[in-house]
Amino acid sequence: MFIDEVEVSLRAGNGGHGCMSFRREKYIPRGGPNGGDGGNGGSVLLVCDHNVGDLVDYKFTPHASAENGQPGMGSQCHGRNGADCLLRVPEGTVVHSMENGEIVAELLRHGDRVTLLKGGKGGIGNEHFKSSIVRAPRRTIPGELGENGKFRFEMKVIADVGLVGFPNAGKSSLTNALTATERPTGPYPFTTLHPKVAVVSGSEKLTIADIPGIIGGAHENRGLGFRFLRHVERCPILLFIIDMGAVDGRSPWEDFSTLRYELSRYGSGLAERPYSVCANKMDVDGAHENLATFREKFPNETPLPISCLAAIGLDKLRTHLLQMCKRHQKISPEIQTQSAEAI
Ligand SMILES: Nc1nc2c(ncn2[C@@H]2O[C@H](COP(=O)(O)OP(=O)(O)OP(=O)(O)O)[C@@H](O)[C@H]2O)c(=O)[nH]1
Ligand SMILES: [Mg+2]
Repeated sequence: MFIDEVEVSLRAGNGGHGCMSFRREKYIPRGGPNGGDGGNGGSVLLVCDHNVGDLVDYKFTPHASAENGQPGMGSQCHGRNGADCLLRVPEGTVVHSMENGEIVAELLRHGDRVTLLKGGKGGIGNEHFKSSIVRAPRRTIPGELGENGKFRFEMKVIADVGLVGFPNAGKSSLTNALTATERPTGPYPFTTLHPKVAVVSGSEKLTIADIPGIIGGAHENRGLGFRFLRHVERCPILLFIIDMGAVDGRSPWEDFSTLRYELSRYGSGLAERPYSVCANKMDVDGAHENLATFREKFPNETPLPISCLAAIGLDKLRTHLLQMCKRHQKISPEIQTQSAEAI
């Protein structure tokens, strides 16, 4: 099961109350106040961890709370502080407040840490209120309440290149051909049901995101809908995979127009994002004729002919992607060096 969106209810710990107590000991009359302070409540912290793949943990345990601080005790004893509640989330998690829908935190890289809810401060015991006038204060300050709230965690994978295409276009086959992963592929639609980021072989940092296929009417929830497009929202470059062999009796130019339309319906700037077009299945009969027609219909596009099965044009595509990443400058300097070498 892959979960990329959950609603959670979180609570930080309350501060322990300050204690009211007086020293009572044999031969020590009127021993004076000795009530200790309460401990601080624990906070709720989010930690970004690359070992966490998705948000499934929070699907089944959507409530979490930090420990309360212990109350202060006599003999000037301070209550113990409550333990923090540490929630591990995958890279690319966005936290929305359910109250106003605002984004309250974004955890992008391994090790990012955010205090989401602060624990209440511990109260103050009566020993702090003694003075030359008030020898036996009966005043204490109670612990503060910890913050609480409801949040929506949304995960958006982080990659340099996002693959967009119809089901069966060969997105997963391309991911397998360019990277060391082994994504399931099959001659039927919607083989892929959840996104995956993989590192392109021979480049340490260039990553691509394989997502489920998009079909016409995805904005009306046809197929798997277009909610998976959120996983290419963070990709500076999109790569359209078009089945140029028209294996399922498809029309490559209509597919491309449909994909562009669905992206514009999705919004979030995806339609304006820099992109490249990849003509897959060039080993199939009729693919070259289709490519020629495609070029006629879209004279501004320069589709890169490839075949994942026959391993045609993959090196060229890899170099092209590195160059594009360099051009759009949104990646690490390491890629820029690699790209320079590739050119
Ligand atoms: N002939 C030929 N077949 C290909 C090529 N690339 C992929 N295929 C086949 O096309 C079918 C679909 O490939 P997938 O990689 O699963 O396609 P996908 O875009 O990931 O599909 P979904 O996950 O359903 O969205 C598989 O049977 C592949 O073997 C190619 O270059 N040539
Ligand atoms: Mg697939």
